[in-house]
Formats: sequence, structure tokens, C-alpha cells
Amino acid sequence: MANPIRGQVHIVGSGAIGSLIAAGAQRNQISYSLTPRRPEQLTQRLTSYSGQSRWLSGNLTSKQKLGPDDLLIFPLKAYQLEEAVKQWMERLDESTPILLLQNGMGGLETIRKLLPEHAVYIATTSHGVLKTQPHEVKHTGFGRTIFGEAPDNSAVDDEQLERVFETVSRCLQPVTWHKNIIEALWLKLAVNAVINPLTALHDIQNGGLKDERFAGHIDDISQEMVAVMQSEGYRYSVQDLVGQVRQVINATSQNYSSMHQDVKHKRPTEIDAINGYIVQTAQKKGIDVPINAFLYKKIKSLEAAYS
Ligand code: KPL
Repeated sequence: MANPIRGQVHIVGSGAIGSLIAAGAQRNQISYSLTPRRPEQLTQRLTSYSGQSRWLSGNLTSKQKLGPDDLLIFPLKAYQLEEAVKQWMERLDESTPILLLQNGMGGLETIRKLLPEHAVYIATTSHGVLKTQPHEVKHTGFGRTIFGEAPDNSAVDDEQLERVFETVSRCLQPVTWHKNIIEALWLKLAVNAVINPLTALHDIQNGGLKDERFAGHIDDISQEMVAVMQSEGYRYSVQDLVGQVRQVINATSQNYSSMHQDVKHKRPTEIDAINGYIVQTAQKKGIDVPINAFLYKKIKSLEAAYS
């Protein structure tokens, strides 16, 4: 069996997914730190999918430098990433690996602007996790995680890759390795482009999308996604994408999507990195995506009303 990283896992932000990773690290005796963006947001307790409560002991990291055996994880909202990378880059060794975990697209480009040479690994997860209180998180939907290497990593370090993969496998299981992680991100984008805006606009749990009245929307958004993905070289059928979306709806039916929660708590959403990214890519390719454009505008006007 492969070994995890030898050093410490540093998790930036203590949002829902970051807290789930911390609980996984703790369960597997992997040393970790969880650094909330604001100290009052530090997650202290996680209720697992099976209902067990776990107190998290890793906490605010000191300002020590990270080494090549550590792993820095950014499980952040797309719009928080740039500032976080700027804050942490001074503390990185040139061979400290980075793991990006994010909804939507554009995260790798953000990291590359600041850290062009670092080894970056990318994961995408469909676990449903909810911050129920400032210090409490609940694992509400058992999903899965897909992991891969950024396609533009300059040097291949097989031992590092194995250790990072093993670490993520223990913290965010079950994890599958994907040789083209960007393709996996596109598939996740198709899922988020449907579930996130619809659940936010209709104020429902993910499972609410099983209702017959949403079937047409799910098909139409998937149809637009197929056109955009084909223009990027990914061949999927509408049935493939609808199947993928429905599988996540079923697995996370009790969960409120992250965009639902953002709108409910009047926070900025990730719409730019999700439907906004689709609209932008479609525009560049001359593809019409009216439903995505509509959802994008709707969420933007909701955000404008409370910001
Ligand atoms: O990624 C998610 C999100 O809420 O952002 C899904 C998979 C839709 C789970 O809720």
C-alpha cells in the first residue's frame, strides 16, 4: 500500500469541504492544520454521514514555512482563491505540492498566474457537506472524489504523486485517479451548472430537482453543455450528462447545494466560475446557450440585491 505525505496537510479556509478533509486527516492520523479565513469561523466539530460527531483538533496554523513533504490544500470558492494563494505563496518551498479543490473552472489559471512552476494536483468532489453553525459541519451526502495532475505540471515526480494521491484517498474517500482531470472538471461543471442555480433560485434541496417540473430544465442545460463540451473536444451525449446529473441529485438529495447556501446567507456565489464560465466559453466559440445565460443573469441579480 502506498504511503501518504510525510509532512503536514495544510487546509486553507475552514469551509464545508475543508472541514471534511480535516476530519478525514484526523481519522487517519495524518497531521493537519485548518486555517479559517477568520478565526471565528474555525470548524470545531464534524458530524459524519453515519451520524457520529468528531471534534477537530487541528487548528490555526502558525506561520511556519512549508516543506516539500507537506501538502497545501485550497478547498475554496473560486473568487477567494487568488487572495489565498497570495497569502500563502511566501511560505511555500518550491517543491511543496498544492491541491486545488474547487467548484467551477478557472482555478488552475489563477494559481498559475502566481505560481507557474509548482506541482499542482486537482480534485473534484461530489460529497455534500453543510456548515450548520460557524463551528459545526455536517456531512450530508456521500459522494466521490476524482483526482488528477494538472496537465501543465513541469516535472513529473511519481513518488510525490503517489503520496499526494494516497493522502487525498484517505481524507476524502472514495477517490479515483483520472488521467485527464480537466475533462472530469468539465463533467463536474455540467453537474453544478444544473444543480446549483436551480436549487438556489427555487430554494430547494438537491433532491427537489427530482420533481418532474425540472426534467425539461435538466435536459436543456445538459444540451447546451454538450455543445460547449464538444467544442472543447469532449464527446458526451445529452443522456450521459443527464445521467451524471441525476446520479449526483440522488446521492446528495438531502443536501442544500453550495449556491443555495450562499444565496440563503447572502454571500457571493460561484456563478461566474460555473454558468458564467459556460456562457463565456460559448461566446468565444459562437455557441448559443440561452438557458445558462438566463440562470447566470438571475443569480447575478439576486446577488446584486443583497450585496
Ligand atoms: O458540488 C456541489 C455543490 O453544492 O456545490 C454538489 C455536488 C451539487 C453537491 O451539493
